[in-house]
Amino acid sequence: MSQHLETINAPPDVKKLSLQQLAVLADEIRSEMITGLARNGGHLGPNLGVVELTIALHYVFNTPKDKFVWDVSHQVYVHKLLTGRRDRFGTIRSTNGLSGFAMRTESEHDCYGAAHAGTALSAALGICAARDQRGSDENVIAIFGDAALTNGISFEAMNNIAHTTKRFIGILNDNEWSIAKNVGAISNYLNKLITHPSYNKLAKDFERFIRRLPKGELALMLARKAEEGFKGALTEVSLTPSPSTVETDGRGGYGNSLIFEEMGIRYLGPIDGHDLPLLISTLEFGKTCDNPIVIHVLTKKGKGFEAALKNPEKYHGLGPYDVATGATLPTKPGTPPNWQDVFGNAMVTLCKKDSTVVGITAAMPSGTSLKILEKAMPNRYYDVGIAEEHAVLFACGMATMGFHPVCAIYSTFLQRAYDCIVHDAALQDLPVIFCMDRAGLSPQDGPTHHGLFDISYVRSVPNCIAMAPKDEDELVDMMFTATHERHPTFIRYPRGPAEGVPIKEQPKLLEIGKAEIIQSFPNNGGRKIALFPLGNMMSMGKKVAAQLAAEGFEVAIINPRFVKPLDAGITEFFGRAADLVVTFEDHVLMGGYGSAVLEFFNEKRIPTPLVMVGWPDQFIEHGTNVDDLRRKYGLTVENTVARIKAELADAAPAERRSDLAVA
Ligand SMILES: Cc1ncc(C[n+]2csc(CCOP(=O)(O)OP(=O)(O)O)c2C)c(N)n1
Repeated sequence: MSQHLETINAPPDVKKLSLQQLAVLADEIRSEMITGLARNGGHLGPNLGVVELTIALHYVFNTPKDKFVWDVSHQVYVHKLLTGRRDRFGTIRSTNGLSGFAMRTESEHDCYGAAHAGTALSAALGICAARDQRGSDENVIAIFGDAALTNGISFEAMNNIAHTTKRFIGILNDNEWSIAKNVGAISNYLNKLITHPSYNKLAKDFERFIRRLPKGELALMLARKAEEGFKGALTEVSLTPSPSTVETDGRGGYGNSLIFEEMGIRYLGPIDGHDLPLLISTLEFGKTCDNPIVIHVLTKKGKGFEAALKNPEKYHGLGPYDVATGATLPTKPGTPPNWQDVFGNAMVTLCKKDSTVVGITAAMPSGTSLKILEKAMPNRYYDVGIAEEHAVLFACGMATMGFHPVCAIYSTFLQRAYDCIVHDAALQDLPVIFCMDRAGLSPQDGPTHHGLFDISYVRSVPNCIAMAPKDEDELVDMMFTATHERHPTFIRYPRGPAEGVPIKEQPKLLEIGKAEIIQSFPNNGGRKIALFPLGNMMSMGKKVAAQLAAEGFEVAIINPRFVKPLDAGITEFFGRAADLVVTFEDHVLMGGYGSAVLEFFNEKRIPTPLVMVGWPDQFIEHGTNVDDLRRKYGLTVENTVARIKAELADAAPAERRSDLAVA
């Protein structure tokens, strides 16, 4: 029974509760999330970590007038529960349900949408600039994780904050984890701040502020803490004082907070992100600041759920689980291996045979399964943080030295690095290999995560070779082939289980730009349909073929393998021989594989009608699973067969068309 949560229909209801009641509310929210997410899964760990922080934010500020800008925004579940979306919480990440991220169209309390990391500081600063321009007085609060600071854009924003506005509040939600353990110098630096706090003048300002508060419930509690010294208001996570730092840093104790302060941003913290009174008073203080401020808050990912605390990486985002134990469902026996695991294992095999191959991830070792390489050959593995541009440039640098770096980056996150693909990898024609994971739908995440644009954005760039495997064995062949190439190569494959075919002992070198004929026309007098299902669309293509063949049509199936370069010979041959050509792609139609075939037909003056199966020119929402979304947008066997038959009814037979063309 959620005694307090049930009374919260909007943020003003949070303010009606006493501190004790808020603490109970925090417990209620945790159990609501732990039970509510068990059926569909979600970003459990990050949200369990920000319960008190989010309550405090809503206690102190007033959305929608005040603006909360969440980085990534996978941690907005508590915010959703407090902003009138509790009754739909069970629908999160499912078809027609709530999004798993902040979305401007979902609520007036979501002032900014996101799901890619590193956007919050810049967007919040833009909101501040607009506020200053129009002379209004909203508070703008950017909430960003420690891993967001591995991202370049966050630093670009920090460089700009003090020059742009006087009123900016940043909350650094530091749990020491990205999805995996956070990496790099920034992570070490933040760790230093946590373990060696120096109590500088800002802390004293804050102490004075607390003492001046009217003697309400909160003020009394905090004053008591202040009596014990400001240090006493911090929890044990931050209490390993090292006085030597203060003495020896040569900066009078400012050394630890240097990075923010040198950028003109006040720094306060670290404070315990689960201490509600302290959070509330610190945020109140932040509200009064007439300089940009960053408040460093320490939280525990997974707080309140033992399994999640023990394994923050797994519980960052997960599928259905058992509420009592946290155990996730075992994979059904007989399920093919995931594309990701095939990729990870192939990396180990390739690296063992070829000393020029290395693997690079931008903070996604488990998502991409590159952690398999990390475990087997740690010296051939690089995690560069949430820094896709840097990952690609880093790979380009290695490629100039004779290496074949493999960037394992989700299709959607690689969008970040487009200029690096064009200006660095392609223009210099470097043999960087891009393994574009999650090419296709990420159904529960939705439009921010679907990998539906990579063919368009790669196909238009000279020197690039782009491929899509029909099964996991071909994925390994493509990776092997790519390590023998002198050009940038791109391999796209989707999320989840592959096709279940055996993988050859020795991968095969594929001929660049050569398609594979799976099945030719049987030449039995029926009308001819040539199907070109790209990559993971092969299984759907085969089902369409079977239905058409059963109805007396002649069907050929071609596995294109390459989107660029196209197999000109095979595409032209089947293009001319068929009454109708059908392309299939798990990608937007605009600029995709079908477009490439259409351009080719135009160039060769092949008049055969073309049916293109793919995603329309719109952002595809989230859904419970791929099938739901494919059904909604007509990417089904039945719909495709119906479209083909309707199109064929209008199409002239191939022989008559070629007569017409010659005439
Ligand atoms: C550009 C980009 N790359 C990768 C990701 C995948 N990703 C989602 S959340 C996350 C880690 C975020 O860590 P942090 O910001 O510290 O928040 P926490 O989950 O620890 O609260 C990553 C790498 C992403 N969302 N965006």
